[in-house]
Amino acid sequence: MSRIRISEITQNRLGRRSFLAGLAMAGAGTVVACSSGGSAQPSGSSGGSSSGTSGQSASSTTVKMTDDNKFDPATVTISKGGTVTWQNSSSTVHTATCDASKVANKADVSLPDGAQPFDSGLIQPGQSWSHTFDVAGTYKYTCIPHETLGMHGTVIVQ
Ligand SMILES: [Cu+2]
Repeated sequence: MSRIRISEITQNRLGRRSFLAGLAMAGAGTVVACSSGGSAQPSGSSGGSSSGTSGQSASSTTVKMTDDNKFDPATVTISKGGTVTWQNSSSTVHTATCDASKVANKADVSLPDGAQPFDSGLIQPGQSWSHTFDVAGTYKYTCIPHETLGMHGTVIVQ
């Protein structure tokens, strides 16, 4: 652990040696302070609530892929950083695809600026696939095998 501290000090040459030395001494003196202060988390990650008592948008949710070629529910809302799991509860393959380069009609998909396209690939019957959404906004996605049959869905990330 002390080696990590030293490498951090040498990497960030901020001339704060007295401050860091004080931290090192405090860490050496108290085990509790060492464990809580040892993982140098970057500031600004205050959004991660520890206990799940959020309001409307859940941190994770499940969308079923049905035998009548629908996403159920077709629209889900989650909080930023949340995960959607697509569960193929039907007897045929489906995909959850939000990638304009892979669909027949580019208008069937859209995603917020800065978000990465995603594609589950073929999800076999009984299997599932998850995607985590780190960029807020609205994602329109589709199922490649049933795109022209109107199998479309929306994820809203708040
Ligand atoms: Cu489908």
